[in-house]
Amino acid sequence: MWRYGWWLWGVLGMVPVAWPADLPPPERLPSRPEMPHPLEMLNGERITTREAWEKQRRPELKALFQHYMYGEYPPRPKQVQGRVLFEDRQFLAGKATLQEVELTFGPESWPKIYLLVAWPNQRQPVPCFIGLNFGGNHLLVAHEQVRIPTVWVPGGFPGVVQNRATAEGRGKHAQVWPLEQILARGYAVATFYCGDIQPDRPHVAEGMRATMPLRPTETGQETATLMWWAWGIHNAVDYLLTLPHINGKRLAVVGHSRLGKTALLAGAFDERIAIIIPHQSGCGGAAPSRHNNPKAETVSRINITFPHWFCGRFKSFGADVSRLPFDQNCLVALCAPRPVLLTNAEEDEWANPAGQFAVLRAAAPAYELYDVEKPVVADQMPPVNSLSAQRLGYFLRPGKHAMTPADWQIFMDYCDRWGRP
Ligand code: GTR
Repeated sequence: MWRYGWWLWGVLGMVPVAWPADLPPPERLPSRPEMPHPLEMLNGERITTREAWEKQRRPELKALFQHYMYGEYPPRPKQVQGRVLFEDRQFLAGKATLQEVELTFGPESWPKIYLLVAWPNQRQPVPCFIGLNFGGNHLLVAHEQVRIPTVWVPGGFPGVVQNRATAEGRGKHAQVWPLEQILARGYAVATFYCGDIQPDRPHVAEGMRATMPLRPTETGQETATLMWWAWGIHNAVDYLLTLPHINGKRLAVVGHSRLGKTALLAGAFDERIAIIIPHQSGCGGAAPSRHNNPKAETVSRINITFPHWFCGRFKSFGADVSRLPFDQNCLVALCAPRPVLLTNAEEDEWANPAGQFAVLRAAAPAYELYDVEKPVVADQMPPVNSLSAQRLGYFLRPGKHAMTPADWQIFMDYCDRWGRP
């Protein structure tokens, strides 16, 4: 799709023809010790209008993130079809409805998404949280009709035996997506296991990776796992938009850690998503690639531990992040003017909470192109336990790396502020 985009630009004469093949290899990009300015084009020109942002810089940034970091955004499916596997209208003593829906979006042999959807029975249409979960829908709710994943799952989660999920795990991670609490506040929830799209391990031809011809990871812009996951969320959005009880204008994407990286990427690449909440997303998410925090994860480290999350070209930046033609402030900027909330925990230095606040500040110029209320973002990192509810919002709590019911209260406070008509 984006190859086509480059061609179009050339035809329309908006920017010089720039085939991806023309983009310099990482070692030929200039070294820039500071985070690149979101409004400065690759050729050094600074754009100043919303129109130039939307027609030139935003598409350029999307192309750069694909080329150098997350790999190619796959073509959109022609159609996403939902088949309801079960429906319980008496969920939570009749207060809500719980469904699981099988989503198909390609040939029979392709993976399917098993989307768990829950919504309050009283008021409709309702705003909805959408996001991935780490180990299967069955971990989130002890409901015997919820399907147990049959694909590979990570070891270490409750009930997992030799990387296969079992019924033992039912409801054992209910605190991670606390459905009752979310539904009680008038929000719907839609979530699926990330491994439905692409199990979280490298070098295995499975999930969506198995549907594409293999390309060499050293040089290629093959779609990396985070991009596949983001694309999967977009497929789920396609489906949610067909549901009368969901308010399609009020979708908030949320995710924790690697799934928070995915939430930010999904929000940046899909304007149908109204609010973006990457929770403790860290390196490759809302944390800067350029940083001097000795306790925070680095690009070099993440590429070694999780080679499949990013495309092959990203590996070249491990030794010198200053050559990246963007930093994560530009990914946040792609969400403009939609509200983005970064949430973190004090002891989670690995995710670089202070660096994330700097990223938020450095994304602000894109937001300021829109007529949005000032300030777009706080001047200083807010103290612990104090929600900075600006359009570029921030929250730091005490404690460790986890997604808890208390975190969800903050997500919903923020969405109450921004997510309702
Ligand atoms: C860590 C990884 C982080 C973060 C985290 C998680 O091991 O270094 O980038 O993604 O995993 O997803 O829990």
